[in-house]
Amino acid sequence: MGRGGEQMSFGRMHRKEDARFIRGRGTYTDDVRLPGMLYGAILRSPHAHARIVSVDTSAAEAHPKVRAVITGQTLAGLNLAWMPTLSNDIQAVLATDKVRFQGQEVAFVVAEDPYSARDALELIDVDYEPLDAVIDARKALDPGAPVIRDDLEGRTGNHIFDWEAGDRARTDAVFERAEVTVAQDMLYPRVHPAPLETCGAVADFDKVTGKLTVWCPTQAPHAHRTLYAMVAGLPEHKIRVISPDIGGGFGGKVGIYPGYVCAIVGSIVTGKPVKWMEDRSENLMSTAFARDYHMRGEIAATRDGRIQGIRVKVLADHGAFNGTAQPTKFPAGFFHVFSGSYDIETAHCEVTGVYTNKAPGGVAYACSFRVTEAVYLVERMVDVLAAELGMDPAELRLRNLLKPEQFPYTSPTGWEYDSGDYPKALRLAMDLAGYDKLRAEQADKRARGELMGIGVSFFTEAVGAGPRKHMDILGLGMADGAELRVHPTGKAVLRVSCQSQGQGHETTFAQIVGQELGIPADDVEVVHGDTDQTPFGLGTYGSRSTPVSGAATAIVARKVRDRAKIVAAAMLEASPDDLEWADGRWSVVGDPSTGKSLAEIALAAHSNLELPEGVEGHLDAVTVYNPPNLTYPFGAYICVVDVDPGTGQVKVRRFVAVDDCGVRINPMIVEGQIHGGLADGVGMALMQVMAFDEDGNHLGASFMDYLLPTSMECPSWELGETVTPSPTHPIGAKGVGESATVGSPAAVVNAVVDALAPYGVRHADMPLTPANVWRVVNGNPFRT
Ligand code: PCD
Repeated sequence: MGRGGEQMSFGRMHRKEDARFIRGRGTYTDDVRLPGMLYGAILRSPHAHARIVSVDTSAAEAHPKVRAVITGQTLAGLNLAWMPTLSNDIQAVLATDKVRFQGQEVAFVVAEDPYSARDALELIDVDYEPLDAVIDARKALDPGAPVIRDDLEGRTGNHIFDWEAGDRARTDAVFERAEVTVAQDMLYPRVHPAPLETCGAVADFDKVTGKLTVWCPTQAPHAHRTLYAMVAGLPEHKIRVISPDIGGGFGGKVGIYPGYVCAIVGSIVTGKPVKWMEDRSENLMSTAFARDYHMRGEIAATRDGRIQGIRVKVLADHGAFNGTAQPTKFPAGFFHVFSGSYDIETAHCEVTGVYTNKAPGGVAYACSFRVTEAVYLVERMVDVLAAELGMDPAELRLRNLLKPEQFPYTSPTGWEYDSGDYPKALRLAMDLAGYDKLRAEQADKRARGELMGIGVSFFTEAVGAGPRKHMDILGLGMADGAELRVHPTGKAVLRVSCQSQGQGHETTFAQIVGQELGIPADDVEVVHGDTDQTPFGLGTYGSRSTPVSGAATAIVARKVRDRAKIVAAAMLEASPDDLEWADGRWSVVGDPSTGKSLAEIALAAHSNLELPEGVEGHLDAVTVYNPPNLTYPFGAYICVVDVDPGTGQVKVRRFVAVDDCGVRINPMIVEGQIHGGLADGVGMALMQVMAFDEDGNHLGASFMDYLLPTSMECPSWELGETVTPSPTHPIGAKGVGESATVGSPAAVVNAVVDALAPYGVRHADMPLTPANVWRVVNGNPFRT
C-alpha cells in the first residue's frame, strides 16, 4: 500500500518521520538551545599510559569566558571520579591517578561559548609521567607487562575474566577420534560504530525544583535515568532523560560516557544548562569500540563433510576499563551461538578477557552482544573445512544445516533456537545468485588467470534480550512497558520505552497498533525517547525493539481491543461472547452489518453509554512484556567479488541476501535495514580497523583514516526472503536490524579468500584493503 492514509496493517508504508528528516526539521541533541546555556569541552590525554603528576588549571580559570574547570580531583570530592561500567567494572570519569588510553578524559572546561571552552583547554597544564603501554592483547598477560589497573585492589596483572561454554570433555573426545580436523587463527579487528551524529549532552539542573533534565542521544533513556539515580544519589523522579532524534546509534550510544556526567556536574556547579558535543576525532578515539577478538577456531568432521565438533579459544581485548555491553551473566555476550546454524554434536569455547591501553567499550555494534564475532568465526571455519575437504562450501553447508523438523532446537551451549527452515533459505539464495553458473564462470576466469571469488555465509542470530529469568543489565530486568490511549475520536497515542535511531519506530509501531485495532497507522502517534512521557524499559539495541517493545505494543493493543469488545457489546445490547472481530470491527457473530469500528466504540466508551458493572469507561491499557525466549532470525548470503591481482583491489560485484525475520511489519523498512547492514559488512570486511602504533597512538581518528563504505563500494543489493514466524512472539516477528551486519562480513571475506584460492590462501584477516590483499598474494602469512 502507498503513502499513509489508509494504511491499517503491515506492509510497505513510507516512514512518518521522514516528513521532518528530509526537510532538515529533525531535532538532534546539538539542536537543543536553552537560555543562558554554557558549553563544555574535554581535555584528553595525549598518552596511552602515564601517571598524572599534577594538573594546573589556574590559567584556564583566569580565561575571561571560562565559568568552571572540573578535574578528577573536583569529581573525587563529589565521589564521582569513577563510575560503574556496563560490565560491573569502574571507569574514570576524569582521570585522577593515571591515564590509561590515548584520548582519555582528564579535565572539563565550561565556558560561555564552545570556542572559548576549546581555547581554555590549551591553558591547562598537565604534568604526565609516561609509562610503558600494553597495546597488543597477546602481550597483556606476559609476566612483565605493565599493570594497567593498579587502581583496583590486589591487581597484579591485566587479566579480567575467563569464561567458557559448552562441553569440554565431550568436545575434546570428538576431536580425538575425528577423521579430519582443521584449525585457524583469526582476528575480528577493533572497529567503531561511527554514527554520523557524535555523542553529546545538554544537562540542565534546576536548583529550585531540584529537577535534572538531560538531553542526549541515548539508545536506552530509562536505563540512563535509573543509573544516574543510583550512582549520583539523585531522586529518580527528579531526573528526566530526553533522547531526541538520533543520527545513528549502532550500539555506540547505549552506555553512559564521561562527557555526559561532566555536563551534568557542570550544570550543577554553574547553575546553568551545559552543552557538550564531541567532535569526530573524540568520537572515534574515546567513545566506544567494538569487537577486538583474537580467535582460534577448530572443527572436527568426517571425511565426507559431516561436522561433529567445534572448539574455540578467544582472547578478548577490552581496553582500559571493562565497559563491554552485555547482560550481566555473559562476559562474552551471546558468543554462545558460535556453533552456528549447524547440527553439531558438541561444542566448547573459552574466552579470556584482558585489559589493554586502549579505549573502553566493547559495544554491541550492530550485534546482539558478540553474535557477530561468533558468526564470523564459524562461517570462516566452515570455509576452511571446505577447502581442506575439497568440497563446495554451499554443499558443505547444506549437508550440515539444521533441518526444519529439529526446531525448537537446543544448541550445544544450551540456547533454544525458536524456528527456521535453513536449507530453504540457502537454496533460495543459490537460485537467486545462479550459483552453478557463477561457479562455471569462475572456472573459466581462473583458467584465464582472473581472480573471481564466491563467498557463502549462513547465520543465526539471537536477538530480543531478554527473558528476565535468564538476563539483566546491572540488575535491571529486560522487560519493556507499553501504554496505549485511544482518544474519543478514535485516534491513538502509543508510548514505548525503546528509542529509534533511524529505524522508523514511529511508523512500524503505529502499524502494529493499526493492524491490531483496524485503524490507520497515521492515526497513531508514537511517543518515545522521553522518560517523563513513557513507561520503563531497557531501550533499543541487540535488535530488541520489535521482539520486546513490539510485542508489548501488540499485547497492549489487544488489551484495548478486548475492552472495546465490552463497550461494543453494550452498544449492540449483546453479550460480549456473541461478538466476533473481523475487518477491524466488533460485530454480532454472523452479522457483519452490526459491526462497530474502533472509532465508534471509542466515542461510546467516553460517552454516557451504560457499561456493565465493574467495567470502566475510556479505552486505554498498559502492559509490561517479559519475552519468553529470544527470537532467532537467520539468513543466507552469497557475495561475488573480483580481485585485481596487480593492486589487491577488491570489487564487490554482486551480493545476494536472503533474510528470514519472521513476519515483516514494514517490508520496505526491513529492506532498508538490510541494505544498511550489508554496507556495514562490506566496510568491516574491506576497509575498517581502529589501528594503533606500539605506543598506543590512535592511527584512525578521522574519516580520512577510518573509512566508511559508500555507494561506490557497494553493489546493487539483491534481496530475497523466507518467512518463518517466531512461535513465541505475538505477531510472529523476529528482530532484523543487525542481521545483515552480522552475516555479511563472512560472506565478503569468504569470497575474497575463494578468489585467492589459486595462491593457496585459506584465510586472510579483515580488513581486506588493497595493501593487505596484495601482501597476502605476494608473500602470504596465511598460506598453508
Ligand atoms: N522490523 C519490521 N519487521 C520485522 C522486524 C523489524 O518491520 N520483522 C522493523 C522494526 O519495526 C524497526 C526496524 O525494522 O523499525 C528494526 O527493528 P529491530 O530489528 O527490532 O531493531 P531495533 O531494536 O528497532 O533497532 C536496533 C538495531 C540495532 S541494534 C542496530 S545496531 C542498528 C539497527 O537497529 N542501528 C541502526 N538499524 C539501524 N538503523 C538506523 N537507521 N540507525 C541505526 O543506528 Mo545495536 O545493539 O545498537 O549495536
